[in-house]
Amino acid sequence: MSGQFITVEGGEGAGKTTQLAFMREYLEQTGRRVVLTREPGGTPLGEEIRALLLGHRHDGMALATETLLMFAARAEHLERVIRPALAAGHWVLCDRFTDATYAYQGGGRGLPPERIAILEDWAQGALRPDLTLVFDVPVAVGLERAGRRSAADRFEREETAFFERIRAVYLDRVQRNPDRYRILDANRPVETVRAEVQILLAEWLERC
Ligand code: Z5A
Repeated sequence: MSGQFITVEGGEGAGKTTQLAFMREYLEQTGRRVVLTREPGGTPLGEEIRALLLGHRHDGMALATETLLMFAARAEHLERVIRPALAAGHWVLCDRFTDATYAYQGGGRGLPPERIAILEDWAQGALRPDLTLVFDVPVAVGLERAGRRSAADRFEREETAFFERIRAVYLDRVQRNPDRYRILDANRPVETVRAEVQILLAEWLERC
């Protein structure tokens, strides 16, 4: 049984973390060994980088710095967690990955996607997620949910237009590569979204 690399994406408050817990439980019930992880983060060094990226000590950090830190955390994550887990036949569930760089640093902040593609090829080689679930929710709904949960991090303080650009990049990427991406309407009750996630995972299991 070979491992699969599944990433979960979407805007703020889309419900990724909520649904990932269910995804792990479901896949484990089917006998898969699952590694649940996140970006930026997922390793001790990566979590330190995450604190730099999300905290407010370095507000106004240069876009190149922000992007390279995302990829520094990702390189460590790939080397220490993702590649070994896949090689051992585990299923890796990752809360955000390189699609988030295209969406946030690319769409949100205006970094040309060609630059991101260079870093993607360098850090990942040929490795890409096997499946990416994109949880889509109107920006206002997602921000309201995220705001209820915790104080705003460095990204959540951005204006609405920033999040609209992010959403547009995700929708564009889904449209360009329907084989790898599945989009879910996340503006529905948790249980409804969960039922659709289960159907998608069951379909994916049949293909593997
Ligand atoms: N980032 C980047 O810029 N570039 C990159 O390359 C990468 C990341 C990898 C990570 O922060 C930040 O890093 C992120 C992008 C940037 N931007 N920010 N901020 P994070 O991991 O802390 O943030 P997040 O990924 O956006 O997660 P989130 O805000 O926690 O959202 P979520 O995981 O999608 O949602 P949730 O925690 O499951 O749910 C949020 C709340 O809504 C919670 O109270 C739930 O109970 C509730 N919820 C969930 N689902 C529903 C439904 N269906 N209905 C009603 N309420 C719900």
